[in-house]
Amino acid sequence: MYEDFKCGFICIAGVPNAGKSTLTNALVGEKVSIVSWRPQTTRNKLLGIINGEGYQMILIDTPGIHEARNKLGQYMMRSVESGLKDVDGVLYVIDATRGLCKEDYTFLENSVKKAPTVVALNKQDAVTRETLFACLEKLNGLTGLTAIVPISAKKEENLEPLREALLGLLPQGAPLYPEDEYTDSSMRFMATEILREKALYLLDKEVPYGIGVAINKFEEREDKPIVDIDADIVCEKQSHKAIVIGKGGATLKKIATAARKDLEQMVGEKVFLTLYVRVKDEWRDSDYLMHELGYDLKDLKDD
Ligand SMILES: Nc1nc2c(ncn2[C@@H]2O[C@H](COP(=O)(O)OP(=O)(O)OP(=O)(O)O)[C@@H](O)[C@H]2O)c(=O)[nH]1
Ligand SMILES: [Mg+2]
Repeated sequence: MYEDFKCGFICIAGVPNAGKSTLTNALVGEKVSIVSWRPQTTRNKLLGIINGEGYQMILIDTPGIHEARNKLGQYMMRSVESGLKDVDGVLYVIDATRGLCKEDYTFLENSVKKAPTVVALNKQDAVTRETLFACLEKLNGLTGLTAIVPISAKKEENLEPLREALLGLLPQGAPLYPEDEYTDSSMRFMATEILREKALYLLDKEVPYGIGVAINKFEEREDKPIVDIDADIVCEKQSHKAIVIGKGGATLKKIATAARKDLEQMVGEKVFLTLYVRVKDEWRDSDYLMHELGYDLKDLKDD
């Protein structure tokens, strides 16, 4: 029945802020992954599923490749490794506004030895033609790449040739996920990510990097189409707690209002959101506290 059907995994990798999550969302056509202008927005590997005519392409969005400075960073880099394992192809994203960096060369040199590798030269909308061509020239000088496609993930430019190039990497096979699914993330997980995204936008300086979110309650009322969500916004220092709350609670209220809108869209019902702010000292270096916030190295061990 699925003789002519194609199905496979493509891992999306790149340095922080390259536009991997924006591209994942654009290709899937749904918001699978949160996006922000801050580096290290994505912390887990996430699936985005494209159900096309005669194929199912499973994209794995991953955290930006960087040198880990704490246990959370180690978890993130382990997520990248795990995402790259046994895939049918790699989609490596480069930020044209930044140009090719050392990490890009190192990654690509190794990647082509392991899996077919396609490069998306992203943010073409934000550079001059000269800059774009200079990047393309450098990429053309590299050996072993399957395709190089200049794109704008944000403006959804040139995504069709990219999709075609990736489609060429998929093996024949039956779909692995139901055709109406676009991610395997749970609503609970998506809720933590939505809250974290709003915190990334509304908080300043180093505060957002130490934010974690734990959902304590996620329940639909029996008598009304209302979902009650109670969540902890966790920060690393007492001084950060005051910043998260803001003057007279103003910042926390802004986070809640922005998040509630997205949460209601996600669940398709009214949401009652209750937020608490808690301090967990240095949680990004504690296995126990990281586990509480959903970042557990053990979850990645057998991948
Ligand atoms: N101008 C422009 N900006 C883009 C484009 N794609 C992404 N961006 C912006 O780049 C920033 C980073 O985007 P993300 O998608 O979060 O990048 P990422 O690679 O997933 O980042 P990490 O998860 O931190 O590794 C955001 O501000 C995006 O709006 C693009 O095609 N053009
Ligand atoms: Mg990301």
